[in-house]
Amino acid sequence: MSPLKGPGEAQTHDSSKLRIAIVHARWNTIIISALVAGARKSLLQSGVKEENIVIQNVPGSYELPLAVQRMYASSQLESSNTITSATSAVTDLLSSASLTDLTPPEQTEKDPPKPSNAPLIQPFSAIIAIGVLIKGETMHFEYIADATSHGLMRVQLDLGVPVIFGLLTVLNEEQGMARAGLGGGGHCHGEDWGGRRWSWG
Ligand code: DLZ
Repeated sequence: MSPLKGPGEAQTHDSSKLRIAIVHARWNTIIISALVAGARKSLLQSGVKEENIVIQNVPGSYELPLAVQRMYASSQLESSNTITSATSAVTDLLSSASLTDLTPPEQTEKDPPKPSNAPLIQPFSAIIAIGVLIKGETMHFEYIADATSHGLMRVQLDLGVPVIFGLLTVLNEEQGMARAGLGGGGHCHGEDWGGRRWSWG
């Protein structure tokens, strides 16, 4: 039976053509490392190819929204540069060639085989933002948690791309460790963010 709490049964999708970014904060490294490893593990299990997972880091959670925005923009640029250079190569060929030039040249050397693990050059299908905020004695926690949450929602809506909310806002280290699967009987929430109990589609 499905548990009462949680996203329910996942549909199955082909994830082999997805390109996914993970961007994580460096604060609270032990917890972060477990969450990132969990997210990566689930992505691989759900069929995302290793070469199509890009992982970057930023100092703290407050930097996550801007990092998501920049990473997505650079993946778009990379992808459009590839399309532009392929298109201009064809245009160059057509503008300089006479019809006879368009006869395919005899193959003298065997084309080198394309590596099967070449990464996809396309904008990210989704970005997983991971951070761990641990409450201290002042209001700092509340301000960063609020700004980061709103920032991540804003970039998600602005970009029109799923931004997975991997921000733990915990009251102490023990709560963080438990939610990273590092004790206290909890499971690693990073696995959920990578699609363990739901599916990319
Ligand atoms: C400054 C700060 C503090 C006190 N705590 C955390 C935290 O628990 N988790 C986290 O990800 N980042 C923390 N930071 C750093 C801020 O997110 C941010 O990097 C700095 O304020 C610089 O902008």
